[in-house]
Amino acid sequence: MRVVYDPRHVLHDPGTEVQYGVPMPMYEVPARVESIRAALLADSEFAFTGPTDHGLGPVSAVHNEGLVRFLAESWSLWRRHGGGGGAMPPQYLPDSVLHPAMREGMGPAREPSGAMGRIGYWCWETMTPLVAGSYQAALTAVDVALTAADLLLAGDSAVYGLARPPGHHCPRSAFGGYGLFNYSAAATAYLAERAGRVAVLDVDYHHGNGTQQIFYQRADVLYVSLHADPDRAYPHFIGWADERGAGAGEGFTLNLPLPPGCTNDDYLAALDTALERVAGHDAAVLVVSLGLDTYGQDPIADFALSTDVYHEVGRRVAGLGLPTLVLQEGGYFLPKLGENARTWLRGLLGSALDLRATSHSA
Ligand code: SP5
Ligand code: ZN
Repeated sequence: MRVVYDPRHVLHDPGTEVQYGVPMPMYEVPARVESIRAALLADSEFAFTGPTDHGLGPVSAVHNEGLVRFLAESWSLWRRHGGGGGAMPPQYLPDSVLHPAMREGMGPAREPSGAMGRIGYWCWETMTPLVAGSYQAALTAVDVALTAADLLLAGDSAVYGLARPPGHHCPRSAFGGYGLFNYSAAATAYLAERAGRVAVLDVDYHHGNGTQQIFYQRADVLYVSLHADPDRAYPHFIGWADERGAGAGEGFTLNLPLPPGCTNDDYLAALDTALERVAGHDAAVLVVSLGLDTYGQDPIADFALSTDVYHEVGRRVAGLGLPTLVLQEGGYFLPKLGENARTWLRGLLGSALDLRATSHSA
């Protein structure tokens, strides 16, 4: 399996995030991707390759031009503001994000020109600081995802894009959830334009609110997510079971919220429901948003999955028989992150080989 990777992900490394008012070491760190890389480099099943430059077109296809412009300018804006060395913190959120009641009956908020107002306008939460290299790292992550998509279009049956900062919490017109650009959505839109119908299977512990929003009204892109119930977990306001898509996209979003302590068996049962819906979509390709924060020891999650179940999850996903683009999203328990990713991808590969053997003998 080819793995697309680029070392420039390290350019985004804010170091500190603020959770519930308390500054703490960032969970989303460069060592995450490096630990996965190390595990895959030690396994001859995986062959690394670098990304090619795809420009801003595929980013603008899924994101607001104003958001892209803000992120491109953010660091110089912060320096002019006098922010200097430290990370630029999203702190003041506009009413539309923080509380719609603030402008009830008054129309939407406008983008101000000051640094603190602008970052608040474009970020939907407060745990995603920006540093000097964040924009470059985010663009590189998009190129990793699109290059992996190119390999799929050229005939690979499964490709893995190893990138960060993760993007599935970013809707069309905002960033957040540790990420800047939604590279899973960018790759999905790119594949939908070139290959036809796409199914997105999001297995990150957190609901992929950004991806859901971007494709909510489309019938050609199915979004299916297994995640912690937003009733208790981040992103708190999206990911409910009764969100099913809108307009032409009605019926093309499927959310399967899961309880705390979710076991391997609970998870596999929900996965089968998800896969049944994906199988009914008649997709040309599958995009998997692979979060490994479902692991039992993850520091910011509450599921109880063990390493061996990831092999079975990968195997069942491969059972769909679809060309599959796997893109890395969350996962924060560093001692097992590499092994969990390798196990998942090995499951996907093992079953793909079985499938080929079956179709030859049939
Ligand atoms: C891609 C991804 O996994 N993004 C996750 C962003 C979550 N950020 C906020 C997490 C808050 C979790 N607080 C739980 C504390 C448990 N000690
Ligand atoms: Zn997550």
